[in-house]
Amino acid sequence: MSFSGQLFDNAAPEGSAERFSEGAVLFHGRLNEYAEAIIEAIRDIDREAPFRHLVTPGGHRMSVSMTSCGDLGWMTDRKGYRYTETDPDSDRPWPPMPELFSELAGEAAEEAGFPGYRPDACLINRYRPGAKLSLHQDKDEQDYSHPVVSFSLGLPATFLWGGFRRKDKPDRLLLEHGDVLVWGGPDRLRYHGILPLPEGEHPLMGAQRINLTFRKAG
Ligand code: MD3
Ligand code: FE
Repeated sequence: MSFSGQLFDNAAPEGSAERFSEGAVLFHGRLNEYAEAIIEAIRDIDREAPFRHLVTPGGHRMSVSMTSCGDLGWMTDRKGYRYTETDPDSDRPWPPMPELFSELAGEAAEEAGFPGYRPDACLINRYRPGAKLSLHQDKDEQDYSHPVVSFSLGLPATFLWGGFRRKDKPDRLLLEHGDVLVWGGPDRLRYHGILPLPEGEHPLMGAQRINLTFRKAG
């Protein structure tokens, strides 16, 4: 995967985007004008495929609650991590990915140097205060040449940006409401996680953070 730093420098309006690694670009506040529409769409998805706390193969109930939309949804149970075409709680297909989501994700990916990005899965993570995501790699997708794109909404959270081994000490980065992070190329398999969410009250979202991660999984 090649990455054009020049493309990034030219495309990014002053101060709005930050490339903090060869394959990682953060677009500050990129979702701000779409936040209400995105939140409304998440409400509809939650009605069809409610957020739930999954249990990991090791038997731990995750503190983050999750749902998915798109052709594939991510899940885990005692048997392992995988993508499925149906919601195991209802045996129905996952709700379709709203066009607004795929358009915004595709635009950000393109600006970051990944043209033609067509995600088929969107995992939606909900953090209440205290919820966290331990250091992990995203390795359940077929082809790591596709980036992951993430949208942050609601309360700010500290993102842990690690190395390629679990024991590499991670850097920290604040992810705030409206932020879009594109992550691919040589950085795609970095360890990463989220520190426990602090208490707080967000004007649009209340006491929670929601993160959407788009992937080309299949
Ligand atoms: C770096 N989500 O769902 S988003 C996940 O905020 C996940 O809920 C976090 O990690 C969250 O798997 C972080 C930013 C992110 C997403 C995927 C990545 C960073 C990534 C994949 C590879 C490297
Ligand atoms: Fe992840």
